Amino acid sequence: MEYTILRPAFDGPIVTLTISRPQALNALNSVFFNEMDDFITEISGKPELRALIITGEGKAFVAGADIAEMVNMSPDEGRIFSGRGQAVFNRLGELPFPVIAAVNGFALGGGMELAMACDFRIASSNAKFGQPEVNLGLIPGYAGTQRLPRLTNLADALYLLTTAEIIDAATALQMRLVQKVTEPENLLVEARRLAGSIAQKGPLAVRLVKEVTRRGLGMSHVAGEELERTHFGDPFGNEGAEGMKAFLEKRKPNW
Ligand code: CO8
Repeated sequence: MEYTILRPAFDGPIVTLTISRPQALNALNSVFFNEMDDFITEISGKPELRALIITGEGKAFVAGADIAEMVNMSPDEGRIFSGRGQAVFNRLGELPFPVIAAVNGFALGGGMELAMACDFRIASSNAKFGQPEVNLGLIPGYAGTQRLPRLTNLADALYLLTTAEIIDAATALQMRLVQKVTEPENLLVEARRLAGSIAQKGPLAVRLVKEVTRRGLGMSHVAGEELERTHFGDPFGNEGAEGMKAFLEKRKPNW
């Protein structure tokens, strides 16, 4: 498929997606959301894929939603733009393999929300994070108010959301907003190493563990245990049998 803003690079089981609109610091506009929606549909039909890495071109990961596109919106148009972005970002959580944000620079507003919609985040030591919407008289619209307190805690979330403070990668790591910080030149190397490691695991198990963990977060503990128990049985007799047999036979599994 042809894209104007997205640059996908397929490498066996791993696809790296670079958001490439560096003249606007990769700000998210309607074209981006249309292309991202199409891209997610495209990769959903590729059973060989085991991980997606998302990064940005230039000095930004993504510097937010496109302010120039939003400036004249009516309240209802704002709601529609928000809903469209929420729906597309939610599809990342539904992909049957992990999505890793490789945050190479500014991840502000909608950019931080995109990073948070991924399954986990690694950041370059020069990355910057923030939810500066209140500077513009706005609130986040791509689920930042919902994901940030779930990933960090209520106080850290409200600190960032109300002060609009831009934090560095070390602080983001301290808040557990990112899982790992690397030197800038190692960011994609490390993202690919992690993706490659995931690609070695049982594909059904990785898909199930993502689905059960994500869905369980919205459930009661008891309902979540039931969901886990149900899917625990799924790999028996196939992928799980091969994985356990391989362990006992001291060889690599043949998935
Ligand atoms: N939207 C549109 N254009 C942008 C954006 C953006 N978010 N960010 C940067 N740009 C453009 C600049 O306008 C500039 O364009 P030009 O060269 O034509 O003047 C170009 O990118 C380069 O930017 P700067 O010259 O400003 O670069 P600096 O290195 O000086 O500064 C900053 C970098 C600090 C990142 C600065 O660009 C900045 O503050 N950007 C805006 C950050 C921001 O406020 N982001 C939040 C946006 S609101 C949002 O994301 C809400 C999400 C939910 C929406 C829900 C739908 C309704």
